[in-house]
Amino acid sequence: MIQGAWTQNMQTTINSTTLSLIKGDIIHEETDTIVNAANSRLAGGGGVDGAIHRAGGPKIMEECRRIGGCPTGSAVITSGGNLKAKYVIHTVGPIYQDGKHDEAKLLANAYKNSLALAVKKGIKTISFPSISTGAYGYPINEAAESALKTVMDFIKTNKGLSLVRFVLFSDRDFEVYKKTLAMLTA
Ligand code: AR6
Repeated sequence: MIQGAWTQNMQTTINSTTLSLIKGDIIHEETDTIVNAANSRLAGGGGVDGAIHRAGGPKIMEECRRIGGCPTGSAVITSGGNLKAKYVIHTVGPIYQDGKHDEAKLLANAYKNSLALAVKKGIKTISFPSISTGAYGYPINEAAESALKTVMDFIKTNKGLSLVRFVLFSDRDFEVYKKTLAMLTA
């Protein structure tokens, strides 16, 4: 099949870390860890959270229950259960209200704390979904800019990660992230 340019992946390298954007389903990722867009009770749910628990099996939920919860903007880690990824980092993005309730800071914290936890654990490769832009209603353009800026700032100043990948679930999200990365690297 001949694919149009709009389906193509995009990547850039900052210091020793590759930042890559692909379209896909995060449960298939073979990075050391994948990141889950969880809720603060770590109770499971729909969207990417539901997909990760379905594919990863009950071990991940058992570990989540033992951890007990995760405040918005923080991150915790479990094993990857039956997933190809060895770990799942569970982070909680903000529920978008009107942009005046610290949403931007909390979304940036969700990415920063996930990355910091990965580095602390010696993880080299990590895949993120687009946190907060599904059930939590964060506008995709603003969220993409915040997500990419936060990751770029982190890898400019932190060594240890070789790959940070965003796995975007829809054509539209993939296009928005690609346009935003092009703008930020221009
Ligand atoms: N792979 C990659 N991305 C996905 C997948 C997948 N398999 N499935 C959905 N997405 P959401 P949130 C995208 O709603 O907004 C849950 O119920 C989706 O298209 O999963 O942070 C939790 O338990 C969207 O772009 O997460 C929380 O209660 C992005 O993932 C709440 O939803 C995030 O959508 C969290 O809401």
